[in-house]
Amino acid sequence: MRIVTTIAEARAAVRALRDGNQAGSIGFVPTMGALHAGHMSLVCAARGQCDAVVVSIFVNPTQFGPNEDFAKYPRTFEQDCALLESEGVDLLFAPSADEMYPLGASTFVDVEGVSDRLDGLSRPGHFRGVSTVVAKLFHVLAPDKAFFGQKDAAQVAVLRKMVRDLHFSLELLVCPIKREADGLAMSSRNRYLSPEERRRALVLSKALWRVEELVSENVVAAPALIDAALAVLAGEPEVRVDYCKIVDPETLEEVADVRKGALAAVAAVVGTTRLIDNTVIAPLVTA
Ligand code: PAJ
Repeated sequence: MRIVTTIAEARAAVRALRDGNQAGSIGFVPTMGALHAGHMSLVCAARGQCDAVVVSIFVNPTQFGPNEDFAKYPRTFEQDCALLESEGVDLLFAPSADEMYPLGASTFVDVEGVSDRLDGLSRPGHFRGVSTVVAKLFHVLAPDKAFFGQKDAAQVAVLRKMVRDLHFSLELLVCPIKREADGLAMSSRNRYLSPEERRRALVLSKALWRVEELVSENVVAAPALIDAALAVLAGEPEVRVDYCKIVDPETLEEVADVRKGALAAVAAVVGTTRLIDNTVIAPLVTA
């Protein structure tokens, strides 16, 4: 695996990969590192669908709020490299903040509307940072396919719209949420949890399972589903719910019922760690 840190090297390395693969397809997986099996499932999908795989590791400062965990975000570069190497990744782009944001840079990508919903509402400016850095990475690496996790469903909605609005010439693919055996959605932030917090955090997936269960019993009204999820979340009073919503997966606007399909999404703070999880509700088949 080749590791590059500058934009010039990255562009040249991607060009070389394209030439080496007779203009084959390039798959791209953007990450902030601290890699786990969720990230690796995206790498595997890219490996399966593309001729060459490029991964980026960049803890993007512009997507963190002033009181968030940018400084303490886990950085495990050596381990990450070993994992990526073992999965046959061709190129790792690991730039510095100065490389991605040259002095005086003042151009941002703002996907209006959708960026202010779900996590965007609780974390003002977060999606502006995400869409800006992902646009830069797409621009530099020019992939044919880019792989994202359903785990960050609101991020997917924002980036899908950005790709459409800015005419990026790539396909955005979404991979399912990877979970621990007991249901906890994998996240780089899970390593912040104490054993007790780790146990409490299970209430997020349990609340979503309750929603799935009710939908399978033909409960379709969003308020009833949300109340049921909140009742499960209330079983862990130490877990502070940020949002628990049922929304349109594309616009992230709240829906009244789930008959046409919906996204049930939850965010909660466990100790000092903010966790998110979601489940996709398929459209109901009517006879
Ligand atoms: P990061 O949190 O490192 O996640 C990188 C990718 O891995 C995202 O697409 C995320 O949805 C996916 N992912 C994380 N946990 C997952 C899980 N349990 N199952 C499946 N996929 C999972 O998301 C970001 O970084 C950043 O916002 C980024 C897009 C890199 C821009 O800075």
